[in-house]
Amino acid sequence: MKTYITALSDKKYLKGCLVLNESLKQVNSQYPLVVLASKDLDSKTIKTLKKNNIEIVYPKNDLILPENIIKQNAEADFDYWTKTFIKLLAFDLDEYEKIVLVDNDIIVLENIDDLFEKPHMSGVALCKDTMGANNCSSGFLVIEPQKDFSKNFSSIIEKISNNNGHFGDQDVINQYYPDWFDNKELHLDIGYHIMFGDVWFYYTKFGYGKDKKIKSVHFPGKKKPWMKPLTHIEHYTKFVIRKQWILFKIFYKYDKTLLKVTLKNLFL
Ligand SMILES: [Mn+2]
Repeated sequence: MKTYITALSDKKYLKGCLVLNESLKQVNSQYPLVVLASKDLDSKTIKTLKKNNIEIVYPKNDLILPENIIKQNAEADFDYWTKTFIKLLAFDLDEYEKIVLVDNDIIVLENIDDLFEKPHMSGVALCKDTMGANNCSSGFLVIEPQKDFSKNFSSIIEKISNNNGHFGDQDVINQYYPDWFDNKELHLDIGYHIMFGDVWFYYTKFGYGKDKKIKSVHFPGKKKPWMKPLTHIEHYTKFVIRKQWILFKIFYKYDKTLLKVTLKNLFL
């Protein structure tokens, strides 16, 4: 069995899951979206997922986060990163032969089912072109799960907790796979997954959104597009003034999908 997996550990991100799910349907994905839910998620959130026919799985292992990570993330105003460590537990879901792990703050714009043909740890080199970084994005990853795999991450989590700064699951994954960046056959074309803030760069420099497809867009950061939809008029105004129609189009697509799932859930 193969499936898309997204993690949910905070009810504030439920709408993101619903938009992601709807967007996968809109591109006729042959594989469902399954939510990896934290065990403490409230029953109302779980009920909403079920009403939307979204299957739920729970982590098979516990992830023990050192106090230091929780504290340092909170101090740096990155407390929301602490909640995303649950993504590491997707590596344990061995009832699936292959999963595509996607963040719940992503909208899928083109069919990406071909990812299930790609090898374990296929992903996108995040911010490579914009910032010269050499990290694998943990927000969009092809994984072949194995029983208790996440136990491999424990010592790395322990190790990074001794450093200063803020940490996320992505740091753990990149330390576990230090050769990932040099392993070019694991690099997916950036068009599979572009950060919203980088879309304009890839549009103007490389033609993504023109002759090359933008297949999914990720909205990182603390404020997500579903959190304050009424303020979006400011974004649209900015895009119009700057004539950034590609950004207008993607943001509008997000809002339209958000409105659709919001209305649908009023009547469910
Ligand atoms: Mn994200």
